[in-house]
Amino acid sequence: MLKISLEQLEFHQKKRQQLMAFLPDNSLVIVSSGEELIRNRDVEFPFRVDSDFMYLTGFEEPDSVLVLVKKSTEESHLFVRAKDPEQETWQGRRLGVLAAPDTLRLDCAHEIDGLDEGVLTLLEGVESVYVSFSHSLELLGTVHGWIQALKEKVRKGGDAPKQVCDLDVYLHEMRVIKSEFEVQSLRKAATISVQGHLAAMKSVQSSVFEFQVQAELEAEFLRLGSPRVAFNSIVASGKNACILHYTENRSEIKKDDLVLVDAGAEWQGYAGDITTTFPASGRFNSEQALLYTLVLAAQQAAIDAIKPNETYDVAHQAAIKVLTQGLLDLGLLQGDLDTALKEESYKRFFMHGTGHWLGMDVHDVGVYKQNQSWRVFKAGMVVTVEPGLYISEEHQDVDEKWHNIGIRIEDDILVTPSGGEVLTTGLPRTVEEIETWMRQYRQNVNSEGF
Ligand SMILES: [Mn+2]
Repeated sequence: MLKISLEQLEFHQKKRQQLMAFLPDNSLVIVSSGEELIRNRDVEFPFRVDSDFMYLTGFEEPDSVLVLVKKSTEESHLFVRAKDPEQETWQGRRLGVLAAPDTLRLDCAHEIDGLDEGVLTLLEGVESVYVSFSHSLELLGTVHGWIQALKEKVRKGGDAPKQVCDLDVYLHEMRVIKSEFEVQSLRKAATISVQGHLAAMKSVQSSVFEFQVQAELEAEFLRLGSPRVAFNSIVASGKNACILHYTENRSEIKKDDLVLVDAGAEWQGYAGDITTTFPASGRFNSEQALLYTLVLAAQQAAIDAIKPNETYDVAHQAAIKVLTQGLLDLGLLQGDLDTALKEESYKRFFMHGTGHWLGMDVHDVGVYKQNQSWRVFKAGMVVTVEPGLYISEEHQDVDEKWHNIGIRIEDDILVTPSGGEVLTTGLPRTVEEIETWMRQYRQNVNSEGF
């Protein structure tokens, strides 16, 4: 049956209490787990519960709805799928109404089939309804329907809520700062992700296709207890690495290719997110090594900039300054540094941001700017730092010796009171470290060791 640790239960309970403390009296919060989606006839996509719902409950069944009510007292209600021996025989166990309150430390549980009736009762005397504006349009429609139904009754002496508010403003801000339980989960997700990446690097010299590297990567995640990937794994060799979100992973790996792996494991709902780039042969050629070293220097400059009261923009500027200077030195950009930075000419080779918030969602919730200015880092935030360079054969004015090189290096960083702590440690990162590490897994080592 459902196993949730005491620590986890306390975490979710505390988060519900914190959220309710932000809200005025006579408020009601609705958060849905989401439902299973059909992939094709009789087959569903693997279900992954909505992160807001997970954050407030720790419960992972589909077709569930959490309702929190703040009137003279605070109450938590969970609507869940009814116990059904036949359905459970076919589709898996359900927690059910009887077990839910104790198991999840909630006040009441009800069958999901009674959602309309149940919520209409709970809405009595409620003035403000809080629901996420960023997803589940269907839920917003349902809320509107409930309010309409109550308004009909107003004529007969009832009352209806007067406003529907965006829950994200409160809940997503809470999610930006991680508590101790969350940091532990992110550490574990990071550790498993590192091991998966090592398995991928280890396998590449004996792999023919990208998907074979993916198999080793994800096998290691599973072996270490991660229930699923945090996002679809990218294993991109050669020119495929210049496609930022390449997930086909079907190509043959050529021996002179660089292989870019962007993947992370999930642990207790929290995501790891790492990118490694390494040579299929175990040896970088000189152009690959030059560009790799440049991206690594840019990443280090950005990581160094991550500390409380700095901003993402400072880290991004640090990265692009290093990248731009390096591209000028290599003759891949022309002119002087100030002009190149002003004209943003690096953007033809580095076209994405330097990172994102990390948490239950890999691109985690939370705003990056407040009142039009970059928000400052605070201890407890977790971010990724992932500069890259991508030179494809489309860059026809560039000497072809640079073509089909895509490099990204990504780590996960916890903002601490004194700076930034890299959570994803344990990977060989410099050119030399990677080549030395990969040498032990070469297939046919000659007398020189290469
Ligand atoms: Mn990322």
